[in-house]
Amino acid sequence: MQNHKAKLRCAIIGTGFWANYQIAAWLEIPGVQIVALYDRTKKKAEEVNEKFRLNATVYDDYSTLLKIENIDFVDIITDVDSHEMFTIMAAEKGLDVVCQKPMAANLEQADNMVATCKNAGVKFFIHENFRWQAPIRKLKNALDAGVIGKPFKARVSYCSAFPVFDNQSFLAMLDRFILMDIGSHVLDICRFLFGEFSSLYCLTQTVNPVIRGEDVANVLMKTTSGMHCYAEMSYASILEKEAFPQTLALIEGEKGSLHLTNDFELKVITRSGVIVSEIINPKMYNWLDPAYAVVHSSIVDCNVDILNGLRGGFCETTGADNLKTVDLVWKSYESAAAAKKITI
Ligand code: 89V
Repeated sequence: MQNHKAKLRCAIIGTGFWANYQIAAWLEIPGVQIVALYDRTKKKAEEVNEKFRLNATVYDDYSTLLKIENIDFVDIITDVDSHEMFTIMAAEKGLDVVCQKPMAANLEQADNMVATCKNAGVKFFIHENFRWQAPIRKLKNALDAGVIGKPFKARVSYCSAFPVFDNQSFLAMLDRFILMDIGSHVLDICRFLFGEFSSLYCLTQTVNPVIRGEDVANVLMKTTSGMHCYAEMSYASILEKEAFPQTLALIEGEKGSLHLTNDFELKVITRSGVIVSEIINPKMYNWLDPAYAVVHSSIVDCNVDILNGLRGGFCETTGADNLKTVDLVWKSYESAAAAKKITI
């Protein structure tokens, strides 16, 4: 059992766009010390080391970092194609692993990552932060409080026209885009809210002429208890109110409905009308990008949960749990390719 007083020593693997927010979020919570940085482009790691005044040791060779550094865990923030390699190498050194979503480039790699970490006796957590967004936590609390009774259908939406490729240009080159990048989040929210699913039917399309993968996906699912859940995601949606990067939801139950709508407003509706209307703003930090506020803010809460797991406590987003979300993503691709309903 870890000494809760001692800081856990961390190596950040990959110092690109997202690492800037992941590091800032780790620095918000006591208990972790970033002692090493890796990037295949050493200069990028050196710049991040300087930006955050980490005084960490910088590497452009992962094997050397693993050989030299005395660390407790790695936080892998590289492109998805390298997640399996970095995870396996850390596990084989007996290190706990935190890895960014999507866990892996395919289900087979994800299975291998979970199995390898289990066999090596190391902890494996996925940094899946959408379920940690303040509005989503509040929505789950209201659902679990029973204010709308037993839910029978829901719509969970992430539809935007935000130019996400401006900041994350690699996304435009992916053969599989929105289910991997956003489905990994939205389908995890669906699991967090409603539990596991027994079947799904998915349709995808590509609207943006300059990207390779799908930028629209619509997934109709049924939970193991029979509830209907429609998860829609799009980066081609030109709507009256741009909601990026909010996930909106409408959950309908036997006694009423819960509506999480634009700008973090949560309404509880019963036959008497709107009985509650509350704005659940994300906690703001001086380092977050206002355009990504609800997402960047949730990185801190997700890191707190992961740190609890690293210390031997409970963590929601274990590799084994996230494997079920990865399975939904790939079953969605299977359904879209075959244009048929898939039993899970
Ligand atoms: O968090 C992510 O996965 C980013 C987003 C733009 C959704 O914040 O891709």
